[in-house]
Amino acid sequence: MSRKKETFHSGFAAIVGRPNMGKSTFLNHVLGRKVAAVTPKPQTTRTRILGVCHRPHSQLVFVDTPGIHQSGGVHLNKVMVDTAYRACRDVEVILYFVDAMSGLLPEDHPILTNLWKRKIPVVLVVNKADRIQRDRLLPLLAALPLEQFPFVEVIPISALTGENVERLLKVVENHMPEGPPYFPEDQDTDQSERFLAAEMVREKLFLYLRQELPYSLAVQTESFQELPGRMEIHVQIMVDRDSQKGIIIGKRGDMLKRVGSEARRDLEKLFGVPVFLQTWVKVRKDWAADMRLLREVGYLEEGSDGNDHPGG
Ligand SMILES: Nc1nc2c(ncn2[C@@H]2O[C@H](COP(=O)(O)OP(=O)(O)OP(=O)(O)O)[C@@H](O)[C@H]2O)c(=O)[nH]1
Ligand SMILES: [Mg+2]
Repeated sequence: MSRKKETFHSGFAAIVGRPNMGKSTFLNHVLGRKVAAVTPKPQTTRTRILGVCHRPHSQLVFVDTPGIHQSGGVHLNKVMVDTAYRACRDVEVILYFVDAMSGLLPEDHPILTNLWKRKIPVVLVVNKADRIQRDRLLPLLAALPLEQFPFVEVIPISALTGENVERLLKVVENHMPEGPPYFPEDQDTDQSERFLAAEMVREKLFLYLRQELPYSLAVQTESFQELPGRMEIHVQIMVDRDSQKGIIIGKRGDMLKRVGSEARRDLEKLFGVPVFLQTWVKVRKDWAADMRLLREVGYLEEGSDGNDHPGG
């Protein structure tokens, strides 16, 4: 599709897929800065994150979402999956992310069946293409069930190296209707600085804590002050049980110190000023089942009770 140079196009593209496919890595790459937490652990993203890509003749608004997974058990999981499906409403195109190592798996089928009900074009993004040799990609692409799921495009990329990302951006751009930009030039996300502060702390906790612990905690910014030449941020880490509190603090406070200083470094890069970051841990039993708290922390969206029918 070719367009006259003078027209401007804008719209929304949802970034969807199972956990750990590199969705947030892609968002960060497109923005050129880290607004979404990224870790090798699944279910890192808990909320919908907007990222705005300003281009000369278009504005592409990407919507990063939590990975869609079997949400049995913890209520928060259900809320996350619900958030992902809700984000696919009112978008021009859906980017469905898979990992080039595994391709499309049986677990993807029910998700895609759901997405197909919406009659929105779906692009299959085969991410992490840097991890496999090009000739190993071909059988994967040849085996795609295109009759069942006729993707409008299939594009291998690497969100890590940026390989082929420009091609994907062009495809997204071609799905955007003519219209004015949604966001001003100087805005690239809808995430508040308070939320980003909590997310950077949560990212480090996800990186360094083992087993189930990352999934048992929530992080909330208690206070956020912009002072002359610096920022002072107080962040609270919530856990379910007393025993977890000790692990997060670590021997002689080592774990919390490491988490705090690495999160601070990220925040200084993000905000461009020195940051004073204080973290503490509080036990709040069953926080993940407390709807009011989920809303307060920002994991439950306005207008959602976390119980939307998948695909609704
Ligand atoms: N080699 C390689 N690794 C990647 C690429 N993209 C992402 N990763 C890694 O894959 C892991 C998961 O990345 P995320 O961006 O957090 O994945 P996600 O899909 O957002 O995961 P959830 O938020 O849990 O749904 C991280 O360790 C990334 O560094 C890529 O293109 N190549
Ligand atoms: Mg993510």
